[in-house]
Amino acid sequence: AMRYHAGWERAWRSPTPKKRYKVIVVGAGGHGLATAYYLGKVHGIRDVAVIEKGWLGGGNTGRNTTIIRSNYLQDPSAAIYEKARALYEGLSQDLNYNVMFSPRGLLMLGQTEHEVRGYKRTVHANRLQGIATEWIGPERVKELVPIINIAGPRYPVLGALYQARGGTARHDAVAWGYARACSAMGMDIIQKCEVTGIRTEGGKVQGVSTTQGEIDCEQLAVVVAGHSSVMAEMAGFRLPIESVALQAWVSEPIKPCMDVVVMANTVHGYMSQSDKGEMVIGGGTDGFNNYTQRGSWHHVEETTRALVETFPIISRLKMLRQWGGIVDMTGDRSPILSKTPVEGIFVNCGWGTGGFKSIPGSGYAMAELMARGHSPLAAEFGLERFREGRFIDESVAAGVAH
Ligand code: FAD
Ligand code: PYC
Repeated sequence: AMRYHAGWERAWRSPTPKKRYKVIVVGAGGHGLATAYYLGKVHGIRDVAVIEKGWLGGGNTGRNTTIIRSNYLQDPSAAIYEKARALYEGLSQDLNYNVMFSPRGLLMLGQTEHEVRGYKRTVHANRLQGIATEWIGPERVKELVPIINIAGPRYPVLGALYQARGGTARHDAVAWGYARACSAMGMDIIQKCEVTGIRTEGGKVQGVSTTQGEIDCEQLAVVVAGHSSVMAEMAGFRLPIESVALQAWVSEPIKPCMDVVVMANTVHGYMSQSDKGEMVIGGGTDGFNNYTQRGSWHHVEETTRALVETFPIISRLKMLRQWGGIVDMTGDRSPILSKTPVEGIFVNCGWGTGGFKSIPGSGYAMAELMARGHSPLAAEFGLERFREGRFIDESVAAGVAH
């Protein structure tokens, strides 16, 4: 370390861009990198560049609170989130890179009769979908989370939707593991390269203009989360996406006191403890569209208040850091994995506040859609659903307040 890591082998190459690739993926977040990885691994398509305007994993992938679960209500969502969760189980072995997947158990608290009914309905749906979740009572919640105040000054804990194999993973490692594997397959990951324009001819994609020059391609995957509408505009179409800041913060490290993840969606807060001992905390999105990457102050106050009443022992903790990301929200809180009006351009976006958990499943489905023209996992998430009114409403399962 004193020699500034001199001589350490780089995990991925930093090449200058070629003139042409079969596939360009814009955005080296988890979804872009996973798309490239499964294109190479499953479909043998390796003439791929992943282009990133900043640093790899520096968007929402490196800013999220790493919750992984698949307790969604609708069948298409349950399928893609459970595919992702299942891939997470073996991801460290698959990538030969420790992504620190920790299926420590996840609870979504029921704190009103309305919420209890909703979560019980989800448990029934999950049972039919083959996803292992259960409804547990307040005594079991207290056993799993000894620091919780189940009496609650405003809302008592009436029980919880529990997914025993939900949990967390290390966000940077997910991006780094995929990046290293892509680079090893011969793909080019090009950082500090902003896409500033998309070239089309006769309704078909030709390539992109970037801060490192013009690059041609046959297929273009736009995987840029909060900047999806900006890039769609470059290609001449519109997306039903709103961009808004979502923030999180962490406390000073303390001794292990909570070994599950708890989401308390009625009071608007969630918390887990990181391996370093910090309490990782977050709340809802800002109530107005913006591109600020920080988040408004009133959420810090509202969420901290909510969590202090749920977990009184944290009342004297000092908070260390706060940050934000720009999330890409659709009206039905479900993602878009789709062809677009421009031949050869595909979009993968709309994961909003909940796309870390889905990275492996999304990359798998997106690669299949691009390589084969159709993916069963992505089929219901096309852009046409907004025109046809076939919404996949996941506003409750999204958990985070919008
Ligand atoms: P990103 O990681 O944002 O990657 C997109 C990349 O595109 C960025 O690196 C960006 O720089 C690049 N880009 C943009 N424009 C251009 C351009 N013109 N040219 C080149 N590159 C460009 N999800 C969960 O499942 N669990 C959670 O606990 C959770 N917590 C969250 C907490 C916070 C505070 C935030 C902000 C999000 C949270 N999420 C969570 C959501 C999750 O982080 C995102 O859904 C997911 O990371 C999106 O990944 P991505 O690869 O699509 O986007
Ligand atoms: O999707 O589970 C989630 C989540 C929790 C916090 C932010 N997103």
